[in-house]
This record gives sequence, C-alpha cells and structure tokens, in this order.
Amino acid sequence: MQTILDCFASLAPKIQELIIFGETSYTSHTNQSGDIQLALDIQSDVFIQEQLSALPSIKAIFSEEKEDIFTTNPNGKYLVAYDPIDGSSLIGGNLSVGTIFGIYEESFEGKNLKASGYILYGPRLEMVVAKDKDSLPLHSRYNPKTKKWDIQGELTLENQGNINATGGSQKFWSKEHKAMVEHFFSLGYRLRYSGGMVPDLHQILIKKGGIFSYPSTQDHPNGKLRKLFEVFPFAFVFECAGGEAIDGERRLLDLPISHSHETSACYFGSKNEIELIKKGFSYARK
Ligand code: FDP
Repeated sequence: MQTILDCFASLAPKIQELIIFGETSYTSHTNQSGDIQLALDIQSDVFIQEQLSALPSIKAIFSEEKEDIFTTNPNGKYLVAYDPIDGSSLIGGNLSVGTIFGIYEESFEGKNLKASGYILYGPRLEMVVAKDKDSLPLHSRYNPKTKKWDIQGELTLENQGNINATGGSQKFWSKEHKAMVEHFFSLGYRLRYSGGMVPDLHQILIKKGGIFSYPSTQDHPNGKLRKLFEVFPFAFVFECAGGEAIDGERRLLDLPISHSHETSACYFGSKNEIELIKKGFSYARK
C-alpha cells in the first residue's frame, strides 16, 4: 500500500510540470463521461498508468480517461482508480486542479476502499492521504527547493462550519435543493465554489467544516461526479476526518456500483450539516 502512496507522491511534481509546461489545448476526443479531453488529461493518464503498472502490488487500474478496467498484474492485491486531472476545464482560467485516487481490494466497491487521497495543484503543491479508517487524513506540502514533502498536520472536521459549496446548473436544480442552499445561506454560510472538486473539498477540510453538494439535477439525474475516482475517495477522506458523506440519505461508501463510470449525487460535510440534509432528505433525490 505504502509503495502506491509513494508513487503518487513522486508523480505529483511531474504532473505539476505537465500542467505548467505541457499542452493544455482541447483534443477532438471525449471520455466516457462525454467531457472533451485536454491533451493534458491524456498525457497525465498515460503517465500515471506507466508508473502504477510497474508496481507488482497492483492488480488493475481504472481512470476517468479509460473505457474499461485495465489489468496490470493478475497476482497483485490492489485495484487503483484515479482521476488524473480533476477539474481540467478550469485550467484555461489558471485555477487550481487536482488528482484524486482510491485504493481498493478485491473489487472496485466503496466498501472495499482501503485508502484514498488527492493531490492539489495550486499556488502550492499539496497532498492529502487517508490511509485507514482509524486515523486522520495527513496533509503534506511539497518543497520544490528540497524536493521533499513536509507534513503539515492531520485534518479534522469540527461539527459545523460556514462554507456552502454546491455544483451544477442552477436552472436544473430541484426546488428542494434551492431551498436547502438558501437555508444554509440564511444561517450565515458563505459561498465558496471554484468548480474544482479537489480545491472545493480541500477548502472545507482546511477550514474544518462546511458542506459541499453535487445533487441530482434535471440534466444529471444521478449527479455528475463519478463514484470510483471522485465520490468514494473523497467520502473516505471526509469520514476519516470526522465528517460524513451521503447521497442525500445513504452513506456513499455503502452504495452498490453497477458500472465503472457510474455517478452519484453527493454531499460531503461536517456532522451538523449532513444531519440537516438527512432531515430534509426528500428534496435531494429525483
Ligand atoms: P470538471 O468538469 O471541470 O472536470 O468532475 C469534474 C468536475 O469538474 C469537478 O471537479 C467539479 O466539482 C464539477 O465537475 C463541477 O461541475 P459543475 O461545473 O457542473 O458545477
């Protein structure tokens, strides 16, 4: 397991170089979710695949840019799902993007997620890793001078925060979702939404609380964010930090999965915010 985490840590500065110096124009290809791929999405996917494939402990890998699960070593123990560049539509605006990964055993299912984490390519290069259910996620920052990762500390969520981040086109929100968003604002919550899952969720973790929601909408009835390499990995990080992650009602990590690019509505937050959403649940689903 540690070799896989070390692999992502050593890949991070190289992917950051690709973001800074690489080809960030759009290609003529779309991925399985229908997103037009940037040259950078494809390059970083190949790059991560090459490095992970060399690790004997990995049995198979899967990513946002792949149609299917790719077996690397039939005798390996772990299955790794990753989104090489999450939020790549933000690159043109020079906003922060990230890499998300989940390490599974036996099958790509939330209940089999053993560790997860993300890399944040912002003004600084940072990484958060949740290694097991019984310890807090560890936050590190890369020092380009020493070429080493410096530990910043463990991430813990308090019971309540004051950030309200919510995705999707507002014209496609349900009236119940609109009411929930307004309710949080009426309680004094402030909007913080860049449109990148990694910086938006990292911000809540760093500020020790708040709510991020990507609901079911008219145009995305099952939400937009993908279970294997976005929703489950972040659900694991939030739970390890003392928060919760639900689809509006059910714990995200208990959800079944019917195909590898499947999406889910999702709500990540500290305990009080998630409690409120559970109470008013009927609004959140179709
Ligand atoms: P992007 O389309 O830019 O890749 O899953 C992808 C994602 O970004 C997330 O990073 C982000 O949270 C979400 O989509 C934003 O979607 P909306 O623009 O619909 O809010």
